[in-house]
Amino acid sequence: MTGKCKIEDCVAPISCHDGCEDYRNCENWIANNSEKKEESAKPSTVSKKSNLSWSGEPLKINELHLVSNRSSPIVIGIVGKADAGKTTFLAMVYTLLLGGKRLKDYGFAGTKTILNWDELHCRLEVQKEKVAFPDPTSVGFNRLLHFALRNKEGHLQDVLFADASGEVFYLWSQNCDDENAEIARWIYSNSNGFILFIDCADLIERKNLAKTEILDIAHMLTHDLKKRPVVSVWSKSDKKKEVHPKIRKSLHAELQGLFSNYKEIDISNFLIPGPDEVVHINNLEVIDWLMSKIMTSSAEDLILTRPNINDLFLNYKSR
Ligand SMILES: Nc1nc2c(ncn2[C@@H]2O[C@H](COP(=O)(O)OP(=O)(O)O)[C@@H](O)[C@H]2O)c(=O)[nH]1
Ligand SMILES: [Mg+2]
Repeated sequence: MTGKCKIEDCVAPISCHDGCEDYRNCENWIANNSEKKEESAKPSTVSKKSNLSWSGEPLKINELHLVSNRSSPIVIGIVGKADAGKTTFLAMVYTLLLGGKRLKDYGFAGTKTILNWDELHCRLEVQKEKVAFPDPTSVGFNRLLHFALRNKEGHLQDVLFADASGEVFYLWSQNCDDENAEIARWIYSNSNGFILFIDCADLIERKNLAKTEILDIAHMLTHDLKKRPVVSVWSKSDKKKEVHPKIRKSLHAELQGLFSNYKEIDISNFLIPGPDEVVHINNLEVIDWLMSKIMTSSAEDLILTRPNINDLFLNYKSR
């Protein structure tokens, strides 16, 4: 048997440094076959360390510099009660883009949260018959998912989707200072636009109770909204016809009365008979509409009024 001793000065197999009669029984002796085993075991124990500054997982608030160091990202707040279909909506948007569908004014130009997008996409695929997503954990959870988008002029725009646990929005809608609603407050103050979820299944089951809870959240949204756009999505709209017509109409009218920069869109993850709009078109239309509103309002904000067009100093442009 060939091999070697771990101790450098040992002359085994001639004689054992530690005085063992049979050098093969010495704990320092490494036979060739076991050495090979050790070597082949090595790669699995050495973890591959990435040189990237980002991991592909959802960004945390204290990691926003990873995106904001190259542009001012747009934040889209996903607002609604638990189980309303918020996370599934994000999974569907990514799945549609992956499948070749396109946003109206933007091309997909990358993401720093690829692992999480892929995880959402895989779950949606695996569970085609029954879309089931566990609500992500605690009220302290804030998932920031990233898309880099490129407009037709070639400019890059980073977008972050803030997807928190639905529980925090309920707490926030009941008391905006609730100590467990910190994430909802962050999303509210930092978002450039909002997607408000109207859960058709909940409206069918809990009727006016569900409606009141949606309106509570909507009222809270109006509090310091300014010109920020809100799109209400009737999620699980494969069931919208089963929502009592009175509830449907009154909720629509009340929401319409609350917001000015506003639109309603039906979305679903299940194909319904007839022209397929709710899945393949409407889910992306939500992003299209919000992006167009957000980008126009920020362009408006940037228009400067020159007090004096003849003022040489104010009108000076360096060459
Ligand atoms: N009927 C129907 N149910 C849906 C649809 N999308 C999601 N669901 C159901 O709604 C549940 C909650 O979805 P999820 O995205 O986790 O809600 P979240 O808590 O708001 O993030 C899932 O378990 C699905 O069973 C849909 O398009 N139609
Ligand atoms: Mg969720």
